[in-house]
Amino acid sequence: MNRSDFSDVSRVDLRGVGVYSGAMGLDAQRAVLEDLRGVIEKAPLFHPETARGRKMSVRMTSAGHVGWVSDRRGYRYEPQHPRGMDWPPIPTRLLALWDAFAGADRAPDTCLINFYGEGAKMGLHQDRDEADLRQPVLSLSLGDDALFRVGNVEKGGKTESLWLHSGDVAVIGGAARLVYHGIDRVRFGSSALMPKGGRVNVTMRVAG
Ligand code: MD6
Ligand code: FE
Repeated sequence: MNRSDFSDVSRVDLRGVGVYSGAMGLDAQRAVLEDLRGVIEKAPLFHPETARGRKMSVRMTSAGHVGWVSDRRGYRYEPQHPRGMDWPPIPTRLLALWDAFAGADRAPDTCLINFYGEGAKMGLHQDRDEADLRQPVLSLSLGDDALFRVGNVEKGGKTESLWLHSGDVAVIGGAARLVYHGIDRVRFGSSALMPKGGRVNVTMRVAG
C-alpha cells in the first residue's frame, strides 16, 4: 500500500509537524475502529498514573512488540500489558498508514491507543522515550475534534494550535521530532464516527 490508497491530501505544516487533513476516509476509519476494538478486547484500556502519582485523564493501551506504560517508576516501553498479557499485533491497516505517510525506513514496533472521554486532555509534552529519535512518530485521530497545540523543541515560547478532525494524520519527525505538543480540549460528541462521543488517538513509533 502507498499514499494513493489514502485520500489525496496535502501536507499542512504546523511548526514543523506535518498534518494531513482527511487522510483517511470514513469507511477506512470505521474499519480501523473495529481493528482497535479487537486490540482493546485482548489488552484492555487502563488509566495510567504519572510518575508523580496523578491519574492521566486519557485511558490507554498498546499494540506491537512493546507498549508504553507510565506509573510511579516513570515512563517506559514494556513487552507486556500491566495485567501481564502480551500486546496484540499492530493492525495491518495501520501499518499501511505508516508506510504511506511516515516517510520512515523502518516499520513501527509499537502503537499507542489513547482514548479521550469527556473532559480528557493531554498536557504539553515531548515524545522522547524512543531509542532512535531519527524515526518519526505518526498519529491518527479518530472521533471527536481536538485542539492540538504545538510549541518548540525547548520548553516555553510561542505556540500554535489547530483542530484535528477524525481521519487526520500528524507526523512529528525530523527537526520537529522533539517539539512540545498536547491536546488542550476535545469537542465532546462532535464526530459522525463516534456519535456517543469520544476520541481515539493512535500513535505509531519505532521504540527500540
Ligand atoms: C493526541 N498526540 O493527538 C496527542 N505525539 O491525542 C500526540 O501526543 C502526538 O499527535 C506524537 C506525534 C503525534 C502526535
Ligand atoms: Fe505526543
